[in-house]
Amino acid sequence: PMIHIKARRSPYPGSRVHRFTVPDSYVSWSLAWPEYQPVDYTAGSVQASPEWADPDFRKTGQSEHGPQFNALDGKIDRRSYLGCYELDEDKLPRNPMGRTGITSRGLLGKWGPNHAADPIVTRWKREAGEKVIHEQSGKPILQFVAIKRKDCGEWAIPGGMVDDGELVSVTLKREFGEEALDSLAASTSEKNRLRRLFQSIFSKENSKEVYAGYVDDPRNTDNAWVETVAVNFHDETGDSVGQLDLHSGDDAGSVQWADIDQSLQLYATHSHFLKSVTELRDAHW
Ligand code: RP5
Ligand code: MG
Ligand code: MG
Repeated sequence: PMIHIKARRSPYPGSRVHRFTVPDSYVSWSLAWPEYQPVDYTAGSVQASPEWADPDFRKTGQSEHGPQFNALDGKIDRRSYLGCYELDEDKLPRNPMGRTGITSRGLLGKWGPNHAADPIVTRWKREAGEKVIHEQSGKPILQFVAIKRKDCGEWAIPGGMVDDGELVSVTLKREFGEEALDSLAASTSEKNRLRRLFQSIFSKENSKEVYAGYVDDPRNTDNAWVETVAVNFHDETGDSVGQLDLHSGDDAGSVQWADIDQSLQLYATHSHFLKSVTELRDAHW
């Protein structure tokens, strides 16, 4: 795993908060650093205690009944793909990838891992029905459904957070529907059409997990971070995905098919997931 970079950038998303500067060589917790004075920050949206957020354990303290870190805590999965994470002196989770310059949760709802899912829906780029081969690499070019995030304006995979108790397989479809097809605004008949179409697009035969782990997300803090499962759903003929009516919705401002190659500048570590997809499908990168 690489050293986190976006998780140390300032200002913190949606704020004017500047992180305590953490040089590369000081990221690891294994190096003692008495001068480290991270800024404490919890966004107003999280302080307002929406249902997707934990209580502010820094203020309320933690009763005997929870939270259960490094465990399945009722409906909330507080386990990390990176193994057992440590708790700090306040008994709060410590970011396993190291210092970020900010304590508490920032914009993230959960202390510790915040589980997300990223659906990478792909097809071959075609012209007059034929796969387009890249001149340099000699390999066919893949396209994926990309969304432009409203929060930062960056292009990204249409992913989202796993709801408490939700199966990742359900999150993948739900977020793709909400962000790339505006399914929240769809009519009942359109929803039924989508449900049938999703059965072929998101079928077992078409799907392959390409990543499960830490995301270098700009919202990460010393006590809260994003982890994701990225799954590629590939439509070899393009016939099923060709029936999708792309319309951005929810936290996406635009949506489009985008050619995949190494020049893509995407949110967080999303281009890293796409690279794995090109290797899996033997496509141009
Ligand atoms: C990224 O944030 C994940 O990879 C996923 O794409 C996304 C989840 O957060 P929201 O889209 O719900 O803000 O780290
Ligand atoms: Mg969403
Ligand atoms: Mg999202």
